Amino acid sequence: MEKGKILLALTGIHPQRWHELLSAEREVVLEPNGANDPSITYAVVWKQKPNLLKSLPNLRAIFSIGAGVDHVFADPGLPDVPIVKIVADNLTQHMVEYVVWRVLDHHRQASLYRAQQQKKIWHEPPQRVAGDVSVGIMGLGSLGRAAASALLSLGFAVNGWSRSERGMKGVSTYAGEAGLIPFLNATDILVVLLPLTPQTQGIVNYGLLKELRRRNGLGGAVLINAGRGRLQKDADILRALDDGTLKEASLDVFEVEPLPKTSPLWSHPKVFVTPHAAATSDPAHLVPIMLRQMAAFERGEKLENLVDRKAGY
Ligand code: NDP
Ligand code: OXD
Repeated sequence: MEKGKILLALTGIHPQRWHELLSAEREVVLEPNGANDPSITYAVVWKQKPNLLKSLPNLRAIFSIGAGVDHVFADPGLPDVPIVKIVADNLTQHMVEYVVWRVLDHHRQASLYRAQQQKKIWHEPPQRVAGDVSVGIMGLGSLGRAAASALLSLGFAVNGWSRSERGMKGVSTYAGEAGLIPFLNATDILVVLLPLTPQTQGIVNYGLLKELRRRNGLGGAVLINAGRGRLQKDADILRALDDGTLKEASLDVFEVEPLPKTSPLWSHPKVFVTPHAAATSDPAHLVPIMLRQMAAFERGEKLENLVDRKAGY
């Protein structure tokens, strides 16, 4: 197969560095150019414009610059070609750091110490060890499993929930609808690392949060969401925080992004906000992986990390 040309179609992300790095090996057309271009073989995308890709008559594969691909599926005219998602050590490492950071911050009662420091209070509250706390990871995929390993090595009890049965040494695993309530009932700190699909949209709601375990010495259940904002109901999280169903939350993602300035989540004393920054897509690390995949595909090899179109992730 000939060396294919790339359409780079990114919305809300500056394309310059991606363009530079991809251009080192291949011809790259930058959106808004490229519509209907028969010489384009690959599309590298983040939130591509609707119906743009279907105008490319010789498109062979779509590469998402993120691990999540809900932004690709949002296109009503998505052509029927393979979609490749990002699986990369660099991105995984960022996510593991975020999860460990947030779990430890809640576990070691950082908000209490910050409040004490402001008032110059010298007081040591009781502190559980990690083994007394169970962290439940919703989504035991490449990011969830890596986060689970790191938490295990810190001594936390770890639960995992996935769509299909996924064994993992040292982790209590649960699967599907039948496994959801038992998983939540055994979880003190819930970490959400699910993809956004029609099945998972809105799953982190008040009813789900009510099922979390609350007899844990943390003083209540904790939510950490670094998956996608539309997995959660922002209003339900606020209700759960205000009535004590949740003790605290760390949120990296929101129903609407950027989080509107009017959202009460910004100033809620029990919420820690980051701007969808848990695991950034660094072109220096991700472009070489994409270019390697394109070259292998042209040698007749299979594309890796393909999205299951039916499952939506
Ligand atoms: P994977 O595709 O590797 O794993 C997804 C996991 O979710 C799998 O374990 C899968 O189950 C499970 N899952 C999917 N649907 C369901 C369902 N209906 N019920 C139960 N479990 C389900 O994804 P990654 O680990 O690579 O990434 C996860 C998500 O993290 C991305 O989709 C993205 O939205 C988000 N993300 C956020 C970032 C940020 O900066 N905030 C950065 C990167 C990613 P099974 O194992 O059975 O297939
Ligand atoms: C991703 C993201 O999906 O950064 O990779 O959200």
